[in-house]
Amino acid sequence: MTEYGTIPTDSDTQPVSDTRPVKVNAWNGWDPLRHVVVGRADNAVVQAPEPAVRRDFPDDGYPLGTYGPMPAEMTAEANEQLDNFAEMLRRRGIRVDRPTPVDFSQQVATPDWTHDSMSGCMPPRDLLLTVGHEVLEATMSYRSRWYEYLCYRPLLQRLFDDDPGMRWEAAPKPRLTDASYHPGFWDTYNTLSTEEQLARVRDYDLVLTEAEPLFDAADVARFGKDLFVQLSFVTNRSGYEWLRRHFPDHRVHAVTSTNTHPLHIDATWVPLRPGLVLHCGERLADPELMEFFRLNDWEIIEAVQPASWEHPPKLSFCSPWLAGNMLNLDANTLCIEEKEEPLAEQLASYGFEIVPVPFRAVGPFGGGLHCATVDIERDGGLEDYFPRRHGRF
Ligand code: ABU
Repeated sequence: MTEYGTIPTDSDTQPVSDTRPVKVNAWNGWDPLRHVVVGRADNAVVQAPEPAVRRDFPDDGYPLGTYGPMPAEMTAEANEQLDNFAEMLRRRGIRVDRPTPVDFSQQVATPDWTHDSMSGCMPPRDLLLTVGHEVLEATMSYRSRWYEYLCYRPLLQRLFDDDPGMRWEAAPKPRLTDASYHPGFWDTYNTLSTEEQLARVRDYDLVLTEAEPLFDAADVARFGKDLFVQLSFVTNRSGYEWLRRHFPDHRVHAVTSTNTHPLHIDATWVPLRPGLVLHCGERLADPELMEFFRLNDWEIIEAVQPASWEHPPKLSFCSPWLAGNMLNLDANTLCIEEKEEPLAEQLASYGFEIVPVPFRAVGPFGGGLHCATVDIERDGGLEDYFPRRHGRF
């Protein structure tokens, strides 16, 4: 375990033999991967209750309203899988960096509020968005995650020092006062039928108000010149609008899907390589988006049902569609959770080399192989994969 607030050691941050200069460069999710961040499960907690999110694990020791550390044995197992994954990537010649955990059980405050815990630093994808030479710190929308950027500051400082071309940006830190949340949202939403919930998703009438821009980086899917931003429990229209204005050289699109619990686009609408995108089962994209892809000669694959469908892990707030939360090592090679054999077979039939990775223990810490990583460098440059327009796209 890394000591709180210390700079990671060399063995945490670099393959011993890697002397290549550091270069921030990633325009999509499939070009050959050279440098990546892998999260850590250290000190993670079930966060204290807050308006943005509801955690209720009555069978696993944390019923509604309670909070505290994730069980030590779960943390150790998740860290073992994360460390093994990082080592496997290093053996393939990929430079791996790790965040610097802090004490996530501490109380945090701004002049507007006090909150009884932080969260963790396992899903770096939620917080950091690499677009080209820029790494952008997202606003986040949970009070428990307001200070999570601190875990990445040692790493971001080093990237900034080592790569003279790196752009280091941070979206406006949000106030996250009560005005940012619809009061009583969860009590109402959880009593609605699936159809009613889907109507709320379609109309973007979820927990966040439009009081200020809010987004998680994991709600952005990068397809070269086109960025797709999912409106979700953690990303509002204003967050999308901020991203649209922030990336004037891109076409930035707001999207929704038939997902009653939208939380990050990378278990819904998953780019695999130019011309091929995966959508996760019942989480259909809006018809106009599907048509836009087809018109540009992209094939849309419907993912098979995840192997984990019947067995949600203890203390997990993620859905079984984490199966589709994969990491491309390049346009032909996909890291997939090792138990997701049906999906691996499906994608192998499209010509992918599959790298099975044991990762089930990481899910309760906030995600799968894509959530657990942030690409810092991939070969390649900015390309336009969608020369034809359609409707609002
Ligand atoms: N952070 C990814 C969670 C995605 C999902 O459960 O659908």
